[in-house]
Amino acid sequence: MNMTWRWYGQDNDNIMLDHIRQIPGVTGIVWSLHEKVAGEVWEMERIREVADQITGKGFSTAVVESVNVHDDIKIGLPSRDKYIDIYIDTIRKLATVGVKVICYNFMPVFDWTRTELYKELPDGSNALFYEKAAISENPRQMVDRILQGAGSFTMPGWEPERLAKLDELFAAYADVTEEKLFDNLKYFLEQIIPVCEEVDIKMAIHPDDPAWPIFGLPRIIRSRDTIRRMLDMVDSPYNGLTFCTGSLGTNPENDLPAMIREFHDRIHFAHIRNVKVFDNGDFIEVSHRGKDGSVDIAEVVRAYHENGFKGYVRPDHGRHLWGEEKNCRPGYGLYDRALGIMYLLGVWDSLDNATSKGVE
Ligand code: CS2
Ligand code: MN
Repeated sequence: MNMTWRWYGQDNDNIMLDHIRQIPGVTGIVWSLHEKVAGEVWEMERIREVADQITGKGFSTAVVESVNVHDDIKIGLPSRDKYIDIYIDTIRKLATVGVKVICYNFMPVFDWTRTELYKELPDGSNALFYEKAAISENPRQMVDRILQGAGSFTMPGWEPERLAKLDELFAAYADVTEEKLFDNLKYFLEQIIPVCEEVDIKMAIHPDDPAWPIFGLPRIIRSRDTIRRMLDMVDSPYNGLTFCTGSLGTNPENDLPAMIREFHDRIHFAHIRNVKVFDNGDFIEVSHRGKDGSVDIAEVVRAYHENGFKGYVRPDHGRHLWGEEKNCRPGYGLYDRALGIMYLLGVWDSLDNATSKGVE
């Protein structure tokens, strides 16, 4: 497994590459051109500039998260072909700077969704929280609430410019059923996967988070069966997954270790994080340590280890610790993600030691 760290860029993150170098075991940076909105052209010069910053500090550039998919592709509008051409152009450019995996998602309107960004945990740290009852059918209410609590940062896809056009966006998705969304994903993949095969870049779709439809919008990457359907739709190793235990783990019916055992050869990127799911369906993000949440992280790592997983891994969100929430992006502080890495590597190394001694 290749341990990586998601970095928002030199002028966009309080965490510098020099900080990341001090976390044991991190070999790669998960990056993107975060200033780009979905559908925009990525200029080669700018790609090279960021890639050089990363390789200059000795890290690999192999994973990009995300190249976001334009809504017209998800909705299936005639203009989608233009945006697919731009997407293909980006894939080709990224191949020239050593990119091997592109993470993306196919969630309508919103990326991941929480109802509180800094909810206090019993130990005084705070974390992202989702209160089921607070998600009404009226997204506007939710948006106002999130924007009030957000300070200078918010969740991806919840940028004020985008939210200003919320009513139009919802109207555009009005006829997009679950079936249509699957069809539109298939159409997109059929165009891009041959290019990925040619330039050796693996696509890795991120599951929907939380793993159920919200605000009446369909969400299709949420369970064993929907993932199977997606993978079979375009049956190429280049059509793969970002397996996010935090997203899929919001639904306790998802048996994560079993899914890893089934899908491991199509998982190109592992997001590992823990959530504590309450009886009423609310959940909060907690430390990576299995005992703190509902996801058995040690068992998750074991399922990867058993299959000799050689893909990329990153700790996903972390709690905000020691006051860092004052200037960190929700879920993307330094400390808890670094602690998470040490937990993941600890479990991995102990499995390595046990197996090299012949203990299974
Ligand atoms: C990320 C997602 O922070 C996160 O949970 O895993 O925002 C992810 O980057 C996108 O869904 C991928 O397109
Ligand atoms: Mn994730």
